[in-house]
Amino acid sequence: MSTLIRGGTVVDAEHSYRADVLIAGERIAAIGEDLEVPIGTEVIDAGGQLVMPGGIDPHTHMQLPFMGTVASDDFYSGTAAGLAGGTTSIIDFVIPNPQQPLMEAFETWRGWAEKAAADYAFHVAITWWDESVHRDMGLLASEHGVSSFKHFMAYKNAIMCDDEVLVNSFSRCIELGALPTVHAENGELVFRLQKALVERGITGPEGHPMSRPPAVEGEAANRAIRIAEVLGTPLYIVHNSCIPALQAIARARGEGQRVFGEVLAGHLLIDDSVYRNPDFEFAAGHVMSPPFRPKEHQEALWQGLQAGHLHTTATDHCCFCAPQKAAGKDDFTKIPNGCAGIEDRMSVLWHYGVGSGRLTPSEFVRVTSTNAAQIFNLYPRKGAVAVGADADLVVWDPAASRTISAKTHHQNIDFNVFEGRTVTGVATHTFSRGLLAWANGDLRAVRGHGRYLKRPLGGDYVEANRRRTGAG
Ligand code: DUC
Ligand code: ZN
Ligand code: ZN
Repeated sequence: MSTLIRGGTVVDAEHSYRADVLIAGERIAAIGEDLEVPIGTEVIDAGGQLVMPGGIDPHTHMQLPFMGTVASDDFYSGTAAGLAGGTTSIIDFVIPNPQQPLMEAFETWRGWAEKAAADYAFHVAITWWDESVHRDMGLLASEHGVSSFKHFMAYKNAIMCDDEVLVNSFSRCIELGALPTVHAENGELVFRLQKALVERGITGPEGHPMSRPPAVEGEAANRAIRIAEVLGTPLYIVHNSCIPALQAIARARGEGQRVFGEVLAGHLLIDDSVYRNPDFEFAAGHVMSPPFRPKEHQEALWQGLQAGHLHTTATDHCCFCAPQKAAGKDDFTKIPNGCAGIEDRMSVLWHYGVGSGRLTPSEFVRVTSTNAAQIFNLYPRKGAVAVGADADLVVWDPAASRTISAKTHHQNIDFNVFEGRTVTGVATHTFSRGLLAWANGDLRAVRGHGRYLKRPLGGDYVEANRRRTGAG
């Protein structure tokens, strides 16, 4: 089966140029002007449109068991919604319970993900430590294609890592040539602030951001960076939401340390006034961690993206519907943390990033796809429009508009944090390894079409870091 995307402008991480793109089977077979149409080829007219690498969302939580419930988008519905918005790969998280063997958790997540409609990889979270964890990190890395490990510095009495676990696991990552990643919030401080707020009678969603102020995130980001510096490992910090975290990254990078930063589409746009809305469902619908921040932080995050201190955009896609959020009606600490976004990230980044002149189209490709592929060792199979690469492509109409709404989105959630925003820049066609999964509003995602992506260890920046620090 072959498809010719004809007459579009290819945009990759470097530049834009007019070319046809021929897909044969699951791969890109040819790129060039006026390509011949082999017999039996389906032709998609991309006149006036852009042809870009499909988005990679490096941070999702499909069907995550969390805070007493389970995230409502599963690997099928969540990846299908991603395809509708131009995202063709995700990196999700295996999160073992403390004391649970890593391999057991990994197999569980692999089973859940078999229904995915788009390709997926896994980071594995380190939530406890003993010899078996040390051993299984090696097994996951060498046999199962896991080349990044996640550390939650928050969620005390659940999945939080203390400094001892961080140091052990970062050291093991260095031995393996794997990349450590962190959720940077000081869980001890969050725990204490939550308790104090509830004791003062502040039990509504407005307490959520009060219990997780920017300094709590800045402290953890800085601590993780300094631990990484002492041990000599590169580091990736997920969902940076505020100026103190950004400053910690900028300072470390300015000193030559290799630190990568991720920002969520939501944190670029939404401010903390949402938590003061008297409608519980609305306020609780925005409860995620780290929380949305006062306005000045959004401008700083855009600047961080432009300056190159932040490298990837993600969503932390983790859906909970209103009845699930209601678990925290009388106590904000019990509201399941999580918001959706996989379907809207690309449009939001295009509209507010490219549309405002903050990003060029190639910079858009870098921060929505190519950088994630390069940092997490999926490149050039993913993140590139190149002969031989997987045909994960989005045909993008930069002039079309749509209004985002929970009433029309494909995500399995009754709420949308971008509700009512009209965005310009729309995916008209999305290909997942050659399969046309989204065509002009028609979602043709196929359950189980997605494949697990094994990722190699090491890579250029891991090697460069070894030479720079002498570690490993
Ligand atoms: N933050 C969330 O909001 N949800 C899932 C996990 C996380 O760190
Ligand atoms: Zn997190
Ligand atoms: Zn997350």
